[in-house]
Amino acid sequence: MMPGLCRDCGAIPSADESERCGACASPRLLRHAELFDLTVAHLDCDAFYAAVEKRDNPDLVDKPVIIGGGRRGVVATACYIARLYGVRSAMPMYRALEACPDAVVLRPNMAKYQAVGRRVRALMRDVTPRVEPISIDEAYLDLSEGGPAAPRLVALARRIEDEIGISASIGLSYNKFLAKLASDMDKPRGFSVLGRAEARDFLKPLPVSRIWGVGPALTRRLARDGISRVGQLQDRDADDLAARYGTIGHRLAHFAVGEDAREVKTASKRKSVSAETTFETDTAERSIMEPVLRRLSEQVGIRLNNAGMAGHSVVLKLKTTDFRLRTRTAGLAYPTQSADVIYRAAVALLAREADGTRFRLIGIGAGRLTDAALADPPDLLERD
Ligand code: TTP
Ligand code: CA
Repeated sequence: MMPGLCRDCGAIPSADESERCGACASPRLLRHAELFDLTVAHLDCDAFYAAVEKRDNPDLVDKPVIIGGGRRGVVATACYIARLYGVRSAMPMYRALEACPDAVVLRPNMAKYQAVGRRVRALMRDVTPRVEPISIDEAYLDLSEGGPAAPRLVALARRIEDEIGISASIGLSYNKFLAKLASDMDKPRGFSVLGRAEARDFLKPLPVSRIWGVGPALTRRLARDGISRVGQLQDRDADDLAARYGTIGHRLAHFAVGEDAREVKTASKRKSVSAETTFETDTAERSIMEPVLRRLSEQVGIRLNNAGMAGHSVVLKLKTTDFRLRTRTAGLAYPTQSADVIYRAAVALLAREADGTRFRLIGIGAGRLTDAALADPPDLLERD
């Protein structure tokens, strides 16, 4: 009998092939031969910013809603109603409004979305500590321990709806690459399962750009070689592909047949989040290095945010003209995600190292990582 699960009440449907759940009559039944064997999931909230705004203003629920505008004048996201008119992320706002003149346009409220993102992560961590956040509304989960994954994920999706008031889509598979593809298959409120038995056939017709790490340049290069679909990579030898395309050739060969050995990396496995750059010409000038530190601090802040982590220390890295490495660490009073806090600590560290030595590389990192929930207590920030 095909294993199954009701997505609304979590009941296991009876053996007959009925279309509805015997317990709650919901039509949202999951059936898949490998349903109770798969352990890697990708969860992605639906139309995230727009969903939060609809939650907070019920008048918007049935309206097309676009979040964006501001200086850059582009769409950050659109709700699924606005998407019916062709509105998409990154579209210039004037074009979005041509396509959907009745849309309600709202400026993003990042602080609110960050807070909601943290709550979603907290619910995920109730299911398993093995959560790897990859952006404000997305994460991988490793559910290989603690019982079958599918029912726990069904319950998680329900809790996100009931307790937070937005929806998410889930992909369940046996590795990160396929779990992410799956979560995208049935949005919004999706739950898609990709098993070992169908991975190869599923991947065959996809454009090569769906392979993780294949960007526009490699896509063009593959196209020049007559390769546009994943299926065309499936019978190729990994070493041949590596000889032609470099190290990514191995990834092409393995991902094409659904093999992805990357593990779900939790915050505790990551040691630091950092950014660095090499100067065009070596320098000893603080006036040159400080603006670079500012930019790097912003990058570290964004990366911490995306990973749902905060740093309890700041590490300055300098490489001298003769390739000697200096690293200096400063502890912080509290864990932070703030680019400003990181920058101030970095500048203080730099002041002590700027002794006339010329440097070729500068980097900044956040160390002693903790969960973002502990970051930047608001009373401390206000006092600053
Ligand atoms: P996404 O997960 O890419 O998109 P989404 O959640 O709005 O919609 P869905 O996943 O259902 O397709 O991005 C998450 C949030 O990040 C999104 O709500 C707004 C923001 N974002 C931008 O600001 N600019 C962008 O170009 C994209 C793609 C997203
Ligand atoms: Ca999303």
